[in-house]
Amino acid sequence: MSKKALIFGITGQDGSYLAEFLIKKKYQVHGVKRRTSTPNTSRIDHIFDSVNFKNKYLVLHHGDLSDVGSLNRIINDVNPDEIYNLAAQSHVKISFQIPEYTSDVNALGTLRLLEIIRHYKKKKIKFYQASSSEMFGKSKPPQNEKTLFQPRSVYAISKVFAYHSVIHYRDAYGLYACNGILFNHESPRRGVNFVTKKIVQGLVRIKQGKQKMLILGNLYSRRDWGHANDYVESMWKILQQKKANDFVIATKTSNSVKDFINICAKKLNIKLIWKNKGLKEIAINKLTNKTIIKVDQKYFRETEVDNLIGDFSKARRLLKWKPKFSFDKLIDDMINNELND
Ligand code: NAP
Ligand code: F7E
Repeated sequence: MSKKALIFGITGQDGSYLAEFLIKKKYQVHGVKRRTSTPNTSRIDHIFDSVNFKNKYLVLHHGDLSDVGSLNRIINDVNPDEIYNLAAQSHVKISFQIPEYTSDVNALGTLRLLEIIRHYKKKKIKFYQASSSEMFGKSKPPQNEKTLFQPRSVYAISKVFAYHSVIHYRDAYGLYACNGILFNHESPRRGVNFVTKKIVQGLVRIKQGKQKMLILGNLYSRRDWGHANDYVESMWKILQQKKANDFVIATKTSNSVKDFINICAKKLNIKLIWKNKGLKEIAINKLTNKTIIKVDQKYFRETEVDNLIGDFSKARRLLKWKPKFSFDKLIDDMINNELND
């Protein structure tokens, strides 16, 4: 009998890669999608298409982390061996605008799942929680599993709540529940309002004459950027350990948003000349003499996380995990995909 995995957030970036990964491992994969007014399955449609909608390895269910009845029904119907909770309002800046909703889904949504698993009688379900490097917030890099959480947004606060709930349910009720504390990971499937995808898409379109300007926020924050395809493997590895445990997953390198822009521009043969400082900072395309990058206050956050570098030595030692994609290869993958779109 193949194992059954249930993925909350299967329509997202990570959910789609994880579904592919688990299907290759011969899991029967079940995924939860939200009701939306237009289809939200573009990242997983190819999994169905490949077998004419008759994929016996992938089943979708309608549900929502804010609706406990749907969670109860789906878990009881599926009777999974492993649950991966990747569902979230995952945009940090948007959490400043919808803090209550963000907390309901990310914090209480996780608690709802843990409560169901705690009372579940049919089997001991393993639980993976998508925790985040945003939880470290103001703490200086490199950050590891022992670093203090100093969250800088309601998104991060909601993830800290979920993180501690996982540990509490493990300690209090013996659940096999784990946190993967993942640093930023990107891919061609990254949502268009995250900075890497916005930059790659914007610069490719500018190069193709389809867009005039790219408008961004803080160019000087630094992130540890890896590839989502590498990171979903770590999620599975985390749930295969003898004892439930928590792991930092990262690359241990950090680059600024401006570094990311400069590397992309170079790869696309766009020569940039940077001018001015602060909100007046711009980049001019040397070839056309036109301003193609500007900054705007509206993309800045009220409080920022300045610098993240993940020390993933625990994952390297116990999970035998390390990233395969370098920063450079990640950008190549994103640019090539955008050019072929
Ligand atoms: P994503 O692309 O934004 O995907 C989020 C998923 O959650 C989507 O499938 C979304 O559905 C679903 N979702 C949102 N609200 C929901 C609700 N109320 N009920 C059920 N499902 C809901 O995010 P991602 O980049 O794949 O990240 C996956 C998880 O890892 C998230 O929890 C994120 O916070 C966390 N994380 C991400 C990173 C990163 O760098 N990518 C790093 C650390 C942690 P729709 O498709 O319908 O919107
Ligand atoms: O911002 C700066 C912005 O939105 C990265 C999520 O997956 O990773 C992600 O959160 C940096 C920030 O990702 C723009 O201020 C500048 O410093 O791509 P982002 P994030 O906030 O780091 C963590 C680990 C998660 O858990 C989250 O779910 O880029 N930045 N200009 C901009 N950011 C955006 N989005 N848009 C801009 O125009």
